[in-house]
Amino acid sequence: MSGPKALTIADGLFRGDRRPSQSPSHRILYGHVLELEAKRIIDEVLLMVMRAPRTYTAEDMVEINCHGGYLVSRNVLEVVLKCGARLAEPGEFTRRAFLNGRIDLTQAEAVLDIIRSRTGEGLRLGVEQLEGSLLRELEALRHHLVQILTQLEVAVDFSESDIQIAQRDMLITALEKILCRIGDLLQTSSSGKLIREGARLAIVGKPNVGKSSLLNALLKEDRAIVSPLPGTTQDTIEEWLDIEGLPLRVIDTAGLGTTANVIEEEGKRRTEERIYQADLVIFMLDGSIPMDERDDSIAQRLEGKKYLTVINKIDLEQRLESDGLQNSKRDLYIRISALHGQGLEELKRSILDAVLSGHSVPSEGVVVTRLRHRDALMRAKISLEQAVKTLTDGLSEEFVAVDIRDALATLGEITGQTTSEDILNRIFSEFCVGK
Ligand SMILES: Nc1nc2c(ncn2[C@@H]2O[C@H](COP(=O)(O)OP(=O)(O)OP(=O)(O)O)[C@@H](O)[C@H]2O)c(=O)[nH]1
Ligand SMILES: [Mg+2]
Repeated sequence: MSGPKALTIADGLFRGDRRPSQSPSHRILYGHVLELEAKRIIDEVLLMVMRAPRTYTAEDMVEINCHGGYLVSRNVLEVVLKCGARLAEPGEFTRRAFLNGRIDLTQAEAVLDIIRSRTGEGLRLGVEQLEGSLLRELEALRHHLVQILTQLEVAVDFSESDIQIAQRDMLITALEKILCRIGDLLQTSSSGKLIREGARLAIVGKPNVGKSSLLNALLKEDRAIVSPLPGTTQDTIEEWLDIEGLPLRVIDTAGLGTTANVIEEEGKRRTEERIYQADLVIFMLDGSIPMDERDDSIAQRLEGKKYLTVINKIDLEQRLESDGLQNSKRDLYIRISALHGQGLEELKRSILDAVLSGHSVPSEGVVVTRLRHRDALMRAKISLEQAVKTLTDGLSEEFVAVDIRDALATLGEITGQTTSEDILNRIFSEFCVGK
């Protein structure tokens, strides 16, 4: 519970050695939660009293630790609601922390990133952002911009006509330094988004080539059913995998290329959809049999898509090369045995290279992980570039000041100083209830 009535409400439902409203802050009380009218004991609990402002929301807070079962938690919650509390909206606790000024918007978003992170790398970035890494970076930028703005205003006030050329040059240099830093931040954003959201990898191929076997081998568990019968997988199966900090959603699909019943048709439709959505596709061939027109037609479907060709079953006698593949292209194929684990490390490296190609993943420093942040930084950059251009062209300083103020407001959107209600609603609606 959070809010000015939290302690009084706790008084009404808790019996222990002390009344919550009379307890010092940051204490744990032992006692029972009671049903109001019947005075029936609902559960034996520990109740935590935390007074404003040193709490998650910066308001008075009470936390009740009851026994962990579903029904008992429900009963305790019911009593709490009966005593005058209401259910929190999604993200309301974090939203209150933000509105009460305890954290900024980047830190509120970091809470969500921490809860949702699937890899150590994603978690690290979330924790750093919660500690204020991005906030400090943006504050520094804003600070410099305010300084430039002041210099500009002083220059305009004191000179009779235009400001001196020397001053102009100084302002341009200062702005360019800030632009450079924004550029650096933007550079990190493509890999930042990947680390936070991960990439989608679809495994496709004709029936029986070993797609499900590869999924299982990558996950190191028997997730998908594997059988010698073609058409074993009829629906898509999706699981998360962590490859060196990159969260990868691996999607096993129904084999393409058989004409048959309605369920298979639907399976194929879903496979098509997954190919479309994937960031990277593994096109799997069976090395123990010659290529046929089904392989060709899948290859055609993958045109324009980023994909790796993988030859599976290299532990068996190979019949593929002489028929289908040109020798000159052989280097481009990755040869594995999903059954025995050969070639899997090389495959993982190739997957990582392919997904990250063009992205640099910084091992330290601030990383921009959200599209929202990236978008605002881009707009700030445009405003500042305009300011530099106006100064270079020798136009009036007032225009420059307008551009710098725009940039300041845009940076303020990231931290929440100048964020609209709509955007706040959208951000906090992503949270689950109670966080
Ligand atoms: N020898 C050998 N057999 C393999 C290998 N990989 C898979 N298999 C076998 O090939 C058969 C088909 O494997 P699955 O993983 O079910 O193939 P799939 O591509 O998922 O097939 P569908 O779901 O029907 O499209 C099974 O009997 C596997 O044990 C391998 O590397 N070597
Ligand atoms: Mg399968």
